[in-house]
Amino acid sequence: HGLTNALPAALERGEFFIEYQPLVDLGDGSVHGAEALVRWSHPQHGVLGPDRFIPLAEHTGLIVPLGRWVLEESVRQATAWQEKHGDRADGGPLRINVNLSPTQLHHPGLVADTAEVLERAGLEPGALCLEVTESALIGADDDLLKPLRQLAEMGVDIALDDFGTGYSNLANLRRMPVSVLKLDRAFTLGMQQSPPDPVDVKIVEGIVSLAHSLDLAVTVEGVETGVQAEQLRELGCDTAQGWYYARPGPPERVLAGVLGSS
Ligand code: G
Ligand code: G
Ligand code: MN
Ligand code: NA
Repeated sequence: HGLTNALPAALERGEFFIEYQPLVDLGDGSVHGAEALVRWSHPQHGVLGPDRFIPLAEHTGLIVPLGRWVLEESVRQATAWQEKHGDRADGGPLRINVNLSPTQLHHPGLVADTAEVLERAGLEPGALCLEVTESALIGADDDLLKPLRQLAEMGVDIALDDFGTGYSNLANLRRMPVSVLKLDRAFTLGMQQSPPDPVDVKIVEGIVSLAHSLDLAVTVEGVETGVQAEQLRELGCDTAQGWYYARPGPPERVLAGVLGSS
């Protein structure tokens, strides 16, 4: 595969870049942080989204150095935001959310690399949230959970991404070192209509109640309208992300959101 073969040189030539999508506090509309989303500026094919190359990078193992670059770059960015704007409206640090794929989870250097990246940038661990998909943790044994526990002990937050699509055993949530559930976009779709889809409302209510009883925060993805945002806020969701607030974009736009909301 041509794209696969081109990946290592692309990383060396600096063809990857990161877009940031703001995460918004549903309570007061202030910016909570941002998710880092990697793109490849390919010299022939133009800008490629992660769906085009992350699976290839996973397959070849290049995801480890690529993921480390994404982590370094986004932690550097978060440090810059912190220096420029200080804390969030509610007092905590602006968050940077970084996606981890299964190969990265299994890589023995994950915990030490993450600690080193944070240390070198001078970013407090509580400003970093690592997103792991629910499906990557299905049937997770202690070997897989141990590095996540170590990261959580360091103070790094772990989010379960695409939550609700992976058929996970809800009882298992208790033994997972997770502090955030990211509700999949599928659930926010039913909130687009007014009144909202009653079944989706029940599901979201149930998930929020379970999450809060376990001391987990709930983030909703794919919020595209104000009606959805209002309904999800009423259902008790904590933070939201989606085109209604901002599309993924350059880091300055997250700063503009911070300024605009203060
Ligand atoms: O960028 P887009 O909005 O198209 O994201 C598509 C998917 O790609 C997301 O669900 C996300 O999980 C994944 N993704 C984006 N950036 C990264 C990254 O840096 N590392 C990994 N492993 N996955 C990513
Ligand atoms: O990590 P994850 O796969 O959840 O990444 C989020 C994905 O959802 C990215 O591909 C991002 O571009 C996309 N996205 C973000 N906000 C919205 C939205 O409001 N609507 C839709 N349809 N997609 C979104
Ligand atoms: Mn994600
Ligand atoms: Na997701």
